[in-house]
Amino acid sequence: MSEHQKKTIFSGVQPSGKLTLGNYLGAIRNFPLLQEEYQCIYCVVDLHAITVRQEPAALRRQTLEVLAQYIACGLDPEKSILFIQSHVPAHAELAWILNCYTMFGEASRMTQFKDKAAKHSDNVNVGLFDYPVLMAADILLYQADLVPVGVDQLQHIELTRNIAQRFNGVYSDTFTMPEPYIPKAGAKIMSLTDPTRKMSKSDQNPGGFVLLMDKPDDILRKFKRAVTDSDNRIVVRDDKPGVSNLITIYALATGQTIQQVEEQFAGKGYGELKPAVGEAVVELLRPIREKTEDLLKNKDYLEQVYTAGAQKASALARKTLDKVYRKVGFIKR
Ligand code: ATP
Ligand code: LTN
Repeated sequence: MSEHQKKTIFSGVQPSGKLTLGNYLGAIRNFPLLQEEYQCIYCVVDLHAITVRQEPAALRRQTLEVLAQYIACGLDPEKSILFIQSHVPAHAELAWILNCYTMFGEASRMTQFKDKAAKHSDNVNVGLFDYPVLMAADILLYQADLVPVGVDQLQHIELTRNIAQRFNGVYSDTFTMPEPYIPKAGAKIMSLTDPTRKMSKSDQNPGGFVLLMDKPDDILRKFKRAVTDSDNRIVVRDDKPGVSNLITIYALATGQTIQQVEEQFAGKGYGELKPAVGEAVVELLRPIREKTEDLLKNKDYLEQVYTAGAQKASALARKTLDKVYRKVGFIKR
């Protein structure tokens, strides 16, 4: 199939910290799967990351690390477009336009904004509020058909669709209507210390998350201390969030179904389950960590990848932006 006929996939990950097992199982793991059939565009969204204070040197390091991890997780820069959001100014330009087609009321309903505003009450900046509109710009700029994300991003994709529909309604078809691509298992990996909350890289307690770059001993220790419950049965059930989370992680790490895992551990206790999950995750992450470490030693190669990526992304983005500028009535430069 030629590049023109292929459908487009777009997704992004924030370089706001080190990537977790949640980021991997909910999103990044799916990125390479569709690399052959789709035109895939994956971005490191640094403009999004500064909605929360970042230390500049750490942000630079984390941005390169996310790019390296994209490649380590199976993305091939020859097949997919990999780039850094701030290198393509069209994202910020389209975001401004879309701001004027987003209602204050609908943006106010975003639960991620409410959560983050509560978490960072000393810095509730306008960028944090506007974050979903920038995300809509990311997606619509490339006329993406499909957006692989974890379930926490579903509300933002629905907002993106509403903005696209409103704009298309006023100016005739301009944007492709994107669909979310959310995995059946792994769409919301929970914290190991509080399984009622999502595993998040910005958690205060590092025992709650597993990082892709964690050393095997740390991974094993975190799983041994994972919160479960007192009933000792190894089954997925709503009232057993900790055990359900461990079973889900084990199933994904070993390529089994939930049912197969429940059968494997029938009659066994948490004392067997926890180290088994830890070991499976160590083996799942080992090649990713090693490949990332290698790639980070080769900054020239990473620079080549993001430079070429930004060039290709800019050309695609420009087409949409020109069309939008024309439709809203801006004079051609
Ligand atoms: P932060 O904690 O800084 O808000 P985050 O990890 O929630 O960051 P991103 O890094 O932007 O946010 O997330 C990248 C992708 O990982 C998104 O598609 C998101 O839905 C997915 N994701 C994040 N956390 C999880 C999780 N616990 N389970 C499944 N998917 C997740
Ligand atoms: N908001 C997303 C990251 C993100 C994104 C995107 C995901 C920014 N722009 C475009 C998909 C498509 C998050 O995971 N926190």
